[in-house]
Amino acid sequence: MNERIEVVLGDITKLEVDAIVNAANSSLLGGGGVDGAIHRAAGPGLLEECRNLGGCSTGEARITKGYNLPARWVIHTVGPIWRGGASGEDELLAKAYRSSLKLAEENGIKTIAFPAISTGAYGFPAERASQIAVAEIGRFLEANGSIEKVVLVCFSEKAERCYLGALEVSR
Ligand code: AR6
Repeated sequence: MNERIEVVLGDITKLEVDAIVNAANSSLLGGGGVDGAIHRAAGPGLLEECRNLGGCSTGEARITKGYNLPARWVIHTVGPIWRGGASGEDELLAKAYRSSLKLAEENGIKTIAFPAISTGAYGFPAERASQIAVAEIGRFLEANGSIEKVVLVCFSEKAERCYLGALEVSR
């Protein structure tokens, strides 16, 4: 199952995959970080489509087209804001990965790239988040054959080390 998980250092907006995942906020109306980068690269059509979605709760996901992105689809999910770890953050982060993968499967998506959801502005500790991401994606891939490749996109070498460590432990 780990053979279907790939770790890549770089900018998610450049990836040629069927879908990229956006670490959005519950308004789905854009923001900073990876959300800002995705909206800038996709162009104004993305925001227009997002306005009609009516937002998204933490742990859930919505799908839109990718507009000017190389990816055909954008899956928008909302990770939890870190509040110290005792407010259900782990389960909400796992749910954000699960909801995104379920939506991908329902839409016939074969290749999908994730940023490190919640580990920027939302303050989720990177190492803990990478373990949750790897466990949740691994569990999903074991039960579902339709998704061929999941790319974990790292924006820093520290994030890359976290993912490689988490993958090593899960082997
Ligand atoms: N490609 C890949 N990863 C990136 C990119 C990129 N172009 N840009 C940033 N990252 P964040 P969050 C990494 O803050 O913590 C937004 O304002 C970044 O280094 O984007 O879920 C939303 O609107 C970090 O590892 O998302 C929300 O309000 C990871 O992406 C809020 O931030 C996630 O960082 C969501 O916060």
